[in-house]
Amino acid sequence: MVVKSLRFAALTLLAGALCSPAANAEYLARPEVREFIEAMQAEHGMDVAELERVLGEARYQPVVSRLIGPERPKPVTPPVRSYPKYRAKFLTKSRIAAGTQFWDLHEADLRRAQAEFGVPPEVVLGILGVETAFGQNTGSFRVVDSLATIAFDGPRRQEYFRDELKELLLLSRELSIDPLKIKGSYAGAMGLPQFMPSSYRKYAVDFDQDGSIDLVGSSSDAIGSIGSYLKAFGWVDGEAALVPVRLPAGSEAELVSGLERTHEVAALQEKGVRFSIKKLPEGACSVVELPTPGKPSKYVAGFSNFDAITRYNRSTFYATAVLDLATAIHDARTQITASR
Ligand SMILES: [Ca+2]
Repeated sequence: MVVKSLRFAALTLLAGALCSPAANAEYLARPEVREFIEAMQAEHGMDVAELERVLGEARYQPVVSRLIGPERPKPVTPPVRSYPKYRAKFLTKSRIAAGTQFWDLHEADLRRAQAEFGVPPEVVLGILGVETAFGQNTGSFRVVDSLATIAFDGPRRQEYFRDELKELLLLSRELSIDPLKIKGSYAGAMGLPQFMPSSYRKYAVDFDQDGSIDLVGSSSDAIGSIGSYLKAFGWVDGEAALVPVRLPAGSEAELVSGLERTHEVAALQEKGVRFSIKKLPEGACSVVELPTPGKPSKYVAGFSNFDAITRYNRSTFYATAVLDLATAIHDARTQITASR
């Protein structure tokens, strides 16, 4: 024990003298990593030798640090945002076709997820399509490297990523898999539905009932887990997620609320907001702006189900694109099945 700690003390000093933190690949020599390992042992009974094996192999990835990016100061003039440009990245012919094929292949699981969680097939497909193009881009970073890089050397959100690293190690133990073998996005999101380790542990389900939760290899587990996640964040069966609205001229600045569901429907109607459908979901809604440069913006009201999708990714563009892709896949499939 004494020998070991002396050795680490020496390594720490050496590392401190020779390397900037960002260039320091020797995570085991870092005091904060030692602390992390000790906490994992004390709080979760994890094996120190195993933690040393994994974190000893973890490598700093400069590209991860670059992609997560530094905290940016708010620009003086807001950047020009374009929803059509964002949407076009996902609503391609090939992605819609891949969605209808995925639906054909996994119809039974999609129907079962709808029965169990109330989430319709096209919404699950909208998420799978935007996240990974139905499993085509699940990420090629070793998740341990991504999480360790941001957790110990990241330009921001170190605490969040330290928690996610902890969750990854616990998840690996629960699933009996080697954490060094898990691949994902630069930010550590995994599998077809791109779950972070904490969401994987909390919301993922063994939907094919083969005894393990596999979001990488099992489409069935991925489908069920998306349903489970959305239900946990308030998805209500049969309700519209978003409803197009028309705002009275000049009220935009007052009414647009982005992710925040701060409006009552009746109050909006009193102010002259017109909803495009009559049967509206219950509860408060947000008012979301979908801008197009050089043209008038479009507006939608986001209800509970819209909010559930934004828990997947805190972006109104993201949730709207998921729902647009869902509608496009649904319509394409209706056409295909009608012509069969
Ligand atoms: Ca499974």
